[in-house]
Amino acid sequence: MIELHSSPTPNGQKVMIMLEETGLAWKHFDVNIRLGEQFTSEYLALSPNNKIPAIVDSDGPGGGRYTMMESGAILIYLAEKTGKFLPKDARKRYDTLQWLIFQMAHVGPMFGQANHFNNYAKEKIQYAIDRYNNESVRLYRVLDNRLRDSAWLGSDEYTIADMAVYPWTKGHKERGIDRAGYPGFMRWFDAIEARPAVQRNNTMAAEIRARMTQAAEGKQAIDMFDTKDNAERLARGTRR
Ligand SMILES: N[C@@H](CCC(=O)N[C@@H](CS)C(=O)NCC(=O)O)C(=O)O
Repeated sequence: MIELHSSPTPNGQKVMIMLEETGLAWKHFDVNIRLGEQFTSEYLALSPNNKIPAIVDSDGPGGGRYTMMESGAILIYLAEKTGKFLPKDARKRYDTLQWLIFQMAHVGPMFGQANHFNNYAKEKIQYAIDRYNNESVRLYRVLDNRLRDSAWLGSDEYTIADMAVYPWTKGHKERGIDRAGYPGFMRWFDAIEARPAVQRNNTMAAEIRARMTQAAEGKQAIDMFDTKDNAERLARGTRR
């Protein structure tokens, strides 16, 4: 049984998709990052970087509980545990890992910063807005170029690389990414959305979001973007 301690952000959803695709037994444990639940000492014991997602596998390597943070590492772990969605063929395997790491190193951080400077930064800084918007559009071009030549990101098989990128690209319309300019990307996006496991993820993500909003009613939200406050919360949660 896999415990997923998380929130249905793109990083949380990629693991939910993998759990649904593999058919592993799993359960979602809500970690409301708007309320600062990622800074409790219990959660920090699972995820020392105070980020979601984290998993606990009751049947980890060698038997017994095994805890993990970092969504890309979690996807590789679940792929190796089940023998699914990470090809055995060496070339396909390394191609898949390249595109998985491309998501972790570029798509996630750059789209995340674009979202921050467009929507959350207290001060509107045009330089930062342009920098991350332009970089996000450039990354869609990289994806489209790859997907004009390859059925899926890693290879001719659907893999953990596709699961990692998909949830980040749901906002493609707002970025002006359309069928005419990005046909490879759009073909791929539609193929992923046709998968029953992905549809289950999308339904569950909406349900979990609604449940978390309800649970947060009347409670004080933290300022998630106050990095000084975040550092102090981390220090309090891990004080020895
Ligand atoms: N590289 C990490 C990134 C995780 C991450 O940034 N999680 C965000 C939500 S998507 C989070 O937990 N934020 C809470 C915080 O910063 O305190 C991963 O892929 O697991």
